[in-house]
Amino acid sequence: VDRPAARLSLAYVWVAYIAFGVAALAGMLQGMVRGGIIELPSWMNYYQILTTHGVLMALIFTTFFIIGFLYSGVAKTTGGTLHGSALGWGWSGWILMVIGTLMAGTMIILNEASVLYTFYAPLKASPIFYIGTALVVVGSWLAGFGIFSRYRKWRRLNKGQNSPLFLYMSVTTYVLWMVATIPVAVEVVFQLIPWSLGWTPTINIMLSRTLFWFFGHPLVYFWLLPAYIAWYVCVPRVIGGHIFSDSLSRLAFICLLLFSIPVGFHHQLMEPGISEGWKMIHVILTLIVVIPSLMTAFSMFAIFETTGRKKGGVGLFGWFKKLPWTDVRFFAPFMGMLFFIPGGAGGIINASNQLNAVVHNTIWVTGHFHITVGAAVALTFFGVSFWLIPVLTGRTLTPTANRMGMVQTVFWSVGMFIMSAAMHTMGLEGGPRRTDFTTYMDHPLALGWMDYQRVMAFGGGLLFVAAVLLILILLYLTFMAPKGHTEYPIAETEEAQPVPRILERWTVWVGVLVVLIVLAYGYPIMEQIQHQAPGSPPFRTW
Ligand code: HAS
Repeated sequence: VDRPAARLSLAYVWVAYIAFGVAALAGMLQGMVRGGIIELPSWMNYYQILTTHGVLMALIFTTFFIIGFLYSGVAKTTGGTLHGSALGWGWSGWILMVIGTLMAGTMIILNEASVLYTFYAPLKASPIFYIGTALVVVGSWLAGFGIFSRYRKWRRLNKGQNSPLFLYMSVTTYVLWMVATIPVAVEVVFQLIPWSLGWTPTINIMLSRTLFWFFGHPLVYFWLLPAYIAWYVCVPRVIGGHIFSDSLSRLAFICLLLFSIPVGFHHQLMEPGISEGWKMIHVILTLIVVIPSLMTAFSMFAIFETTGRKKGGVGLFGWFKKLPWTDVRFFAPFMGMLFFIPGGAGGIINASNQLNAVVHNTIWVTGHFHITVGAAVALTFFGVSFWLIPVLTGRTLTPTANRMGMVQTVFWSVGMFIMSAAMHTMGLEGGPRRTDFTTYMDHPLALGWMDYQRVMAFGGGLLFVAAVLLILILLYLTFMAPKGHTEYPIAETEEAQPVPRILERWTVWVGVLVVLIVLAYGYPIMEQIQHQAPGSPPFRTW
């Protein structure tokens, strides 16, 4: 990757890690508060640090890291460089996103936006918070135009060829992001901003929540897909293997694109304003979107087994021992994959209507998303950072940094395991999510949750240690590690494989996606506008 592209990627990655550091501190504090171990000073409250943690970790860390990672890989697989307009889009996006982050972050710190990362109405934030988040979204669109323009240019110059797998997957990820962010932009611009400015007195709550989850579920796949890119394209190279199947990998991404958006009602199964039939349709589509993840699990096992056998592994499990267990570039994402097995199973439980009645709004859900985004995705991003930062800074991952990375991975995994196991169990016993420390007037049920909360705080403490260690390692890799060449791991298929041309016909896939979205959302949204409470602007009905 040449210097201009590397500088741009590094700028995104480092903003991500600054946000990550602040979010990790807030996370540790909130665990301690909820466990009744510490009390916050009077000028700070639980919901303020919960919002800091959620917004910075789930929205800012992820989005900045993803864009930095995708830009680097797109540059690498298209000749090591980005042309002028891609760089221009990339930097404009970065500037807008940083401004937006500062605006939203300042409002959260001032306790003017303690509305949590889902910013559900009727919780109301300062308009500056909403404008800030809107700028982050618009900035991310500009960055996306950079990726699309690089892709278009590559196709123009390489007519009739399949695009490199990394580039293809980056484009799919960004198509998903562009489509998914439209509803939340509508919610923020037409509902939340006018309402928080006092231009409209009330707000259509059902509609705002529907628009949020129309975005909120594909958001989780926007986090997951870059981790899958690392699993499909980078991890095989790290372990000395090959991509299992180019077309299967592309098909998995197309399925994730099609089925990840029209499923948002599975977050609203317990809400009264949506009829059962529509919820049922979203549940069916949710169970379909599980399939490409099962395809991914299958591909990973195939890659590990074939590589291990080529390295001399014999017998049923001999190949397993041949994997590079002491290489953090493999070990960290592998731990992420392990977490994703119970994470995926938990997702299927959440998606089942009756079971959702048991777990919805309990801390089980918090456990679910800590082992999916907080472990499967985060550990993969850490594993990527251990080689990506040296690639971008022209330095090397030394054996000591590698060992420290292994220790960091163990701390993060153990901390996450302890914390999320306690969350899942406490959730099944009815413990609610998103609550400050309380014993509910010493109710015996709530007193029974206390031990779990202390265990959660302990796990959170380990996670904080891991976060500090990570930042120290990444600082070392950015500024101090010895200069030298580090490989950008991009795997190939073992032999040339035909890839059906249809997989690259975007008009077909975007067309199917639009049809699915209209089928799943068209009528329910119309109903929510028609039957809204009287006087709910901006779609007033008389
Ligand atoms: Fe989820 C709530 C359903 C996946 C994140 N989810 C959330 C929330 C977040 C989140 C943040 O249906 C909370 C939102 C909020 O604040 O309210 N989720 C699912 C389903 C899946 C799923 C069906 N979620 C994710 C991913 C996330 C994420 C991925 C982040 C990255 N989720 C739900 C539902 C709710 C929900 C309901 C609402 C709950 C409520 O009531 O509020 C599926 O996509 C999961 C499919 C995954 C699999 C696993 C495949 C396994 C793989 C690893 C293979 C391992 C290997 C290792 C190869 C089927 C690919 C080798 C091992 C050896 C031993 C060798």
